[in-house]
Amino acid sequence: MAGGAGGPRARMTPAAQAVRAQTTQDVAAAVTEAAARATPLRIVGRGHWLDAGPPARSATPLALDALAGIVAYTPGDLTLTARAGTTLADVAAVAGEHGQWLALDPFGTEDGTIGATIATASAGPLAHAFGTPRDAALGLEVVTGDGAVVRTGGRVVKNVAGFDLTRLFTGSWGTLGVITEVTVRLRARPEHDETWLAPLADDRAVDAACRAARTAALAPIALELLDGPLASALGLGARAVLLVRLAGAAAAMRAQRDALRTLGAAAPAPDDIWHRLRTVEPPGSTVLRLSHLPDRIGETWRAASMPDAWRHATPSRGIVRVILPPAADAEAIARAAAGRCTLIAERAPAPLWTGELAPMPNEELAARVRAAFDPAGILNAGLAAPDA
Ligand SMILES: Cc1cc2nc3c(=O)[nH]c(=O)nc-3n(C[C@H](O)[C@H](O)[C@@H](O)COP(=O)(O)OP(=O)(O)OC[C@H]3O[C@@H](n4cnc5c(N)ncnc54)[C@H](O)[C@@H]3O)c2cc1C
Repeated sequence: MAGGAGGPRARMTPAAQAVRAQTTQDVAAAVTEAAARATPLRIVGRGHWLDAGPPARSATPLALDALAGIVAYTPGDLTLTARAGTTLADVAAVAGEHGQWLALDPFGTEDGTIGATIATASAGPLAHAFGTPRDAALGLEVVTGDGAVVRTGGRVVKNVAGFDLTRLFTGSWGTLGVITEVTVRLRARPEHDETWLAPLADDRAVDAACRAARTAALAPIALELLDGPLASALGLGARAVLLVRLAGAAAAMRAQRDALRTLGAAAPAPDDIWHRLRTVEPPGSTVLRLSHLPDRIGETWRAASMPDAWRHATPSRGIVRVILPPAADAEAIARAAAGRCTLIAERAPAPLWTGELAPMPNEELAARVRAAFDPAGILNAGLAAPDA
């Protein structure tokens, strides 16, 4: 099962040359040298998502796609350890052989890496029931900005001693360290897994529909709201819909299908609907994420309304994602959201970062944490603090 390690050492030379790491030691050597020369490194998994976040400063690529392979898998413990460059598809294939899965469905292709998924804390609709990468990551191996190899957490669920650095590194976008190995919690795959769609009359029906879904005797593993234009782009008709993903054993499914009727007429959704939603964003789109308390979801939903935009929401997390075509006026939505909800840009044109997007309130503390882990400021420079 093991793979990836033991290959020839990566070539390390003038700092301007890209490095393709095969081992953790390659990563440590590349980072140590870059720190000594004060030349920034741009960490690259499979490179699908490098245009997300503020524009990173020009830097030498440190590629991790060859640092791949499963290191350990104990089906009885539901834990798996993989090198950072392993794709989500490879993890799914290995876990699937034992009727298990990693319940993370970030947007994008299946060949994104597990390292980038943890580094960006990217989560999709399954986060409704299973949480985000912070809940799935049990332990990490990380190379910090001074070239030190650090192990956090463990390979078993009960190991929770000390500071929870695993949660700190998860979602730090490679600005505190290069993740080289990841241990995750798997889950048993449900016996049945089916998705239903319940159409909504219009945007005004959102509050009532979300309330009904919350109070019904339902325990969906995903509950996602799509607006009419997005539903139409996915081939689901032109009205807003609630997608309800039910899973479990046969008896539980029967009870849930009955409860589903309280949401009105529901019809089965196409089998590949979640794949369609994950991959719907056209290249060059601007993607913004608005959030507020879950019981304010209707308000957030309406604040995100804009011509030509597609919207979808995870009501239980209070999150609305807005996908805008390349030439759209993203500033307008940023202004509309100001003061009404939190706005985070996932992908956005460069001027938006220095214009409408205010710095995060905890930026000073975040800068001190970055200075502690990456004193030379060489890891994904510019990504966390565009003005720095
Ligand atoms: C909210 C959200 C929405 C997303 N939507 C999409 C989408 O529509 N399409 C898509 O393809 N992906 C999307 N992603 C990214 C995606 O979910 C995963 O992060 C993964 O698929 C990207 O894989 P990659 O290997 O190509 O990453 P890359 O594009 O190579 O890297 C992504 C980021 O993670 C950093 N990084 C990568 N590996 C490591 C590591 N081992 N240690 C530290 N930092 C690292 C990189 O420096 C870069 O900043 C989204 C992420 C977020 C947060």
